[in-house]
Amino acid sequence: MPKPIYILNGPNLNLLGHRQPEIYGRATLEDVAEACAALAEELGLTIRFHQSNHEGQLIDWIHEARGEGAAIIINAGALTHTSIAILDALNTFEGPVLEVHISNIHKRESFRHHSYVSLRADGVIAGFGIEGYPLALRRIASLIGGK
Ligand code: CA2
Repeated sequence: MPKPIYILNGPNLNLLGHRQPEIYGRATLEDVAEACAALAEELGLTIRFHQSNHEGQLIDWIHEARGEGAAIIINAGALTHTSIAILDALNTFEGPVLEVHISNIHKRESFRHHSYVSLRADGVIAGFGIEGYPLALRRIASLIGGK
C-alpha cells in the first residue's frame, strides 16, 4: 500500500467560499478536498486531507506523516508567517514538502511576505487560487513517482 500524501490546511481555511470571495474565491474547502481526491486517484496516489484551526493539531498531523506519509502539502494559513513550531515539525519530516497559498502573499501586506514554512518547503505555489492544490499534487507525483 503506497503511503498517503498529507494535505494540511491551517486556521480559517474552513471558511473558504463563505467569506472574502474577492481574495479567496467561491470554492469551499470541501470542493478542494474533492478535487484533490479525484486527481490523486488519477495519479495513483492516496491523500489525507485535513484542516484545523489549532497549531498543535497541525503539528500532530505532521508527526503522523513522519511515519505514515510520503509527502506533505501544507497551507498553514496565517501560521505560515508566525509558527516556528510548525517549521520545527516540518524539519523532522524526510519526504517532499510543498507550500501552497491561495492568494499571492507577496502582493499583500508586508507581514505576509515572510514564511517560516518556506524555510523547509521544496517548492511554493502562491496566487493560483485553489488550482494551487492540484498543481502541488502533480508535482508530488513527479517527485515520488505516481502515474
Ligand atoms: O492565501 C492563502 O492561502 C493564505 O495562506 C490564507 C491565510 C492567510 O493568513 C495567509 O496569509 C495566506 C488565511 C486563511 C483564511 O482563509 C479564509 C478564507 C475565506 C474567508 C476568510 C478566511
